[in-house]
Amino acid sequence: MSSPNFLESSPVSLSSQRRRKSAFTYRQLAQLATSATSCPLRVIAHIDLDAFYAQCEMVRLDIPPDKPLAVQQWQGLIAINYPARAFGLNRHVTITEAVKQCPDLIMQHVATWKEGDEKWAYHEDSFKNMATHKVSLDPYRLESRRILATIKDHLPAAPVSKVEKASIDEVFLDLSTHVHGIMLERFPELKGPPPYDDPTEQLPRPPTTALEWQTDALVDLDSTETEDDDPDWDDVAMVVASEIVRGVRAKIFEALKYTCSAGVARNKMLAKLGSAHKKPNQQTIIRNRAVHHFLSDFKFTKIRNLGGKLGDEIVAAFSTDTVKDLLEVPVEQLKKKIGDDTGTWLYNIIRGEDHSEVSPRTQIKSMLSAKSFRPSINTLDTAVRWIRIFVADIFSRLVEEGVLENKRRPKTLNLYHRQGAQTRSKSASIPMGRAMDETLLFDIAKGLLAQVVSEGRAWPCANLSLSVSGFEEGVTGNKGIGGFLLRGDEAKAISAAVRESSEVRNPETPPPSKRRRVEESGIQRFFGARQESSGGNSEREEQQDFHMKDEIREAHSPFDVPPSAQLASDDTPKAHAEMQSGHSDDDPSRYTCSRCNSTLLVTEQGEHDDWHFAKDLAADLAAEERTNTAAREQSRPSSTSSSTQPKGKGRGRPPNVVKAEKGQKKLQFG
Ligand code: TTP
Ligand code: CA
Ligand code: CA
Repeated sequence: MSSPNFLESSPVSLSSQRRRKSAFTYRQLAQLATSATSCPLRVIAHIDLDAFYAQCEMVRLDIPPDKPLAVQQWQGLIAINYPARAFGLNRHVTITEAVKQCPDLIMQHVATWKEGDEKWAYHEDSFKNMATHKVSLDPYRLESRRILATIKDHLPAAPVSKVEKASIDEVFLDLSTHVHGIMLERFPELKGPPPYDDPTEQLPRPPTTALEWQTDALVDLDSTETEDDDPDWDDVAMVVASEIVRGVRAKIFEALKYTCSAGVARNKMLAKLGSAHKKPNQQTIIRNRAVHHFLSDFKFTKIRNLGGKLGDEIVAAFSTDTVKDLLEVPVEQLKKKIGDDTGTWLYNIIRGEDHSEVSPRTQIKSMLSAKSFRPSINTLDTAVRWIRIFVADIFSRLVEEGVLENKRRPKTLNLYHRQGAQTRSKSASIPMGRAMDETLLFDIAKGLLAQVVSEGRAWPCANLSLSVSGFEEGVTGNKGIGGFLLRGDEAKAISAAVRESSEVRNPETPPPSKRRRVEESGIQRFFGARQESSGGNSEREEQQDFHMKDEIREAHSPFDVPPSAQLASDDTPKAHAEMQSGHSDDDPSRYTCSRCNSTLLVTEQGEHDDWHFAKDLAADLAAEERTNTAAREQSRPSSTSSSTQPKGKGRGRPPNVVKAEKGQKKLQFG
């Protein structure tokens, strides 16, 4: 009837006659102790917070639990508490409809970063100010962390319990090892050794006393699987797990006042379906004998990993969206239509087979802070203010990741900029040899923005995003934090090199870390080659020479003309200024730039200043790279020579960004 694998070892496949022995073996019990993913006695829980953001707001504002509340984001509702759901509200209703259906509805807008602010806050009028505010999920992340800490506190430490954070409001727990320990205490007959020392021997049966399921929702059995069947050890394991989960939920409520729902089953996929089965504040147990019946009522598109495109493709291929129908399809046919691997996976998953691991080491690979502008933004001033917010946003998340203790830190900072249909992305390495702080990230991010701006066509800008990626474990032996740099670290610290990609991409999706860079700046190519090369000095010097020239050429290019000046003249700014000199004094609509002597329309001044600012930053970055290159060259040949520290190190910012700060002051960004 169904998957042979599992049923071989499951009591479900055996007759309902009384058996003297368990369907499970000593070996399988031993597998439970190690949380083996193939163990048929495995117990996994999924815990999901009820109406999470709504609960966060209720707790924060101390609102009585029976009051209807929804969390608002701009003109939409993103979380609805259960009292409000009783009025028929869901995420898809408009605010007008919601108030009509539930006049007493409390609507709380999410916290926002206000343009130019240093910290997010709950602003009364944020929903009217989408253009100047950015949503902050920090309050919910913070609560999520507290909940996770409470759960971990309550359970034995890994590897006895494994906790995987699956999203902002859910976790998977692998309770197998923990449950095994409790079972052995309660049922000493399980301690063995097995008869004849044979681990394939079946266990004795559990006592026939009724299992105490307390208030759990037990998923029904179908007509062929009856409650008269005596429980076996898998049922016992589920009872023990459900006790643990009830304890965890009680603890979360006691400590933090949040309710959650949970599912307990033999794997992640079933546990997740279980937690959603009865809400709020309930837990559902899917015993192995109930799996078949439980699943056959489902649309398979509700199953983990089948909600998206894959699910749609399967619906199209087999003209059905129900598990029941799909159970009829032979595995060969599944494989033929959707491929061998997916076909096999699907065949097993709809039979409740899922051996995926609860993985506590799921680590953040990147962090993105983004904002779409409606209307678009038009000045560098505004863009820099947003960059500051992105940096603050990302930095607070980095602090959570332990960057201050140098546990894990990202290698790369990426900026995405959308203008019309074109997205440009720029990235820079984050120097490893010094403490990560907001100033460092802000300086690098401004440098990237400066590159975009200096290329022209930066405005109007419809989206800006900043991300960090390439997380690495903290460098051991790195004394660079406020102290000395080891030579290897210094090499890294040098490479705050800005590189670019001319790819056009969707700015919401940061590029995969291994993407091919279409074009790299000279310096980046230089460092890339340097780090890989074991070749002699001559090769390095040649490369350096080449790239230095490259930069000089760029800095003095005849095309290197401020955009506004270009409008007025095809000449260089200097020539242009000379030609125009004198005019500006008597023409009030014109002014002469003190930096480059260009004469421009007064209305162009802002853009022109921005252009200089951008150029300064870009030049500073290039200069910094040159200084670092030189420092690195000097300290290179002999490992005993004292290293040349680039100027400015240890003062909390990368060397040679002094000029950038001037520009910043001039435009009053600081
Ligand atoms: P969910 O767990 O999907 O929903 P929920 O916790 O609000 O309600 P339930 O009791 O049914 O679990 O999402 C968790 C939070 O994520 C939710 O409170 C708000 C946020 N969220 C969005 O912002 N947009 C969305 O489309 C979804 C699904 C969730
Ligand atoms: Ca939830
Ligand atoms: Ca959830």
